[in-house]
Amino acid sequence: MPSSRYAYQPSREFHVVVLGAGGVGKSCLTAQFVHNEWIESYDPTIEDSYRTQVSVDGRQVMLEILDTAGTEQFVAMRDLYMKTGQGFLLVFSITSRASLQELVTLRDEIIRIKDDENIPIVIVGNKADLVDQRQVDRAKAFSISQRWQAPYYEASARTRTNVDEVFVDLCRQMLRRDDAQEHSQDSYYDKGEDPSSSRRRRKRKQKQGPRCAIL
Ligand SMILES: Nc1nc2c(ncn2[C@@H]2O[C@H](COP(=O)(O)OP(=O)(O)OP(=O)(O)O)[C@@H](O)[C@H]2O)c(=O)[nH]1
Ligand SMILES: [Mg+2]
Repeated sequence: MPSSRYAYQPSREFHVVVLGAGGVGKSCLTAQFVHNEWIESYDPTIEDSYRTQVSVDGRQVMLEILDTAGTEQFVAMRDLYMKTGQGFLLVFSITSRASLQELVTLRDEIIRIKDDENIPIVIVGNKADLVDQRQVDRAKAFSISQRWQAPYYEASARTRTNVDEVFVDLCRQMLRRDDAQEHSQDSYYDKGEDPSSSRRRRKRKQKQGPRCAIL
């Protein structure tokens, strides 16, 4: 749960980017996570950022969350924030098949820009409260998540279902990755190796890490 009341210094700071088509609920999920508030009205985002502290498995983590624009006119900014992002929430709405389709392009772009297939990602099927309007089967979203080796959560910003969980899962992935990199850097120095020359090996190692799917 986010909190700015913790007395101790966070051990890590991560950049999280929230991506997805227009109107899927990126801002609402972020507002629920950071401020515990529900926003009924729709005000398309240009770009907003938030800093919040979160406790994950007893570790304090500072998150810089970038809530991005889903609408096409602002896509030029994507390259820049994809470069800075260390973890990505890919959000679609379970009421829109097209919004799931849009994630395919976004993920391709992230992987191209980061040049890394194992970048921390969580797939979020938002608006799960709108059961009567469902257009995307769980099975369909789940099969994509398996293909991408990224966890899938159904969430609702309205009912605050799985809101903390998606951010915390992403934090765990980023922490795990950070720990693994630190650990492998230590061993390169121990062996007198140049850490930058061993990036590829590190990527292979992370691929084997555990991934889960929660429906
Ligand atoms: N029923 C329901 N409505 C939601 C949910 N999340 C968001 N909405 C509504 O969907 C509309 C769009 O939500 P936003 O969070 O602004 O969408 P966005 O993805 O940030 O849109 P852009 O900023 O244009 O990219 C708003 O009217 C919200 O109230 C949800 O979980 N359930
Ligand atoms: Mg928005």
